[in-house]
Amino acid sequence: MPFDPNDYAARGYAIVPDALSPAEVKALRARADAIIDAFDPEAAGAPFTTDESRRAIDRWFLESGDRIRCFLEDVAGGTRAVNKIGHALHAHDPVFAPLSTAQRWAEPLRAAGLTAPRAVQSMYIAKDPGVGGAVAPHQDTTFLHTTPSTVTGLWFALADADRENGCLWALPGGHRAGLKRRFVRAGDTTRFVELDEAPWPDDGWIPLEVPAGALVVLHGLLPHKSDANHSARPRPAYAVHFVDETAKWSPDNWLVPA
Ligand SMILES: O=C(O)CCC(=O)C(=O)O
Repeated sequence: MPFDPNDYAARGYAIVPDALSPAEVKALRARADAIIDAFDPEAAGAPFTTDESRRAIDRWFLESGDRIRCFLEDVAGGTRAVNKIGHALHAHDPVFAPLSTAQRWAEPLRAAGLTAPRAVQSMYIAKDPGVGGAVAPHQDTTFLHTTPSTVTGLWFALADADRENGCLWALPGGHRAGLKRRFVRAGDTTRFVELDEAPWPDDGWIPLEVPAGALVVLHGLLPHKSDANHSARPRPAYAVHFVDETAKWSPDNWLVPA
């Protein structure tokens, strides 16, 4: 599954069509649906009405680094629709885990510069029609920091992703501008540490419209985002984030890996 490493170094992303077969896409979607069907929204702090439910939501998130948990859409008025499943499908789920192994993706990860890849985080993003929210511009290294910076995302489209249903958007070459902010944790509290106060540019973003089964390899410093789903179609995706074993994991990362 080769791609041009020079192109990746210049743009900060690469697209690999047909990385997953239609049968694999179907199996991942069915498995995610089963996890969501079995989920009790009250366990995640819903409805979001009290300080106690807010605290429960924070705990639900902070404990999820080595577990499989559903997270709700943050929609005004409250909703029980699932936004995503995280953050250790790659470690614990019988369907997602075998597909997430570094062995299978060693080649694109090597082309992206990782020689000893280790999966540390995974997410199924539902982005359902009507409720699937936007993902604000960010760099994955903000949330998963190593020295040197090695975070690399493998993002799999589990349906055709286009502008209407909220495909990824990227700022080509933006990974060369450095890290803007870090999300750090001390015990049960988290905060952002700003490293570069300049706002994200308005221009230069390009939509990464890809068919179901495509893989988008994302450099950990590449700014990316997605819009809300304005279509009548879901836009499910599965993302696995890798770091290189040889890099130093930052102990103030929010995530305690599985
Ligand atoms: O799927 C999306 O809409 C955003 C995913 C993302 O930001 C990521 O995988 O890092």
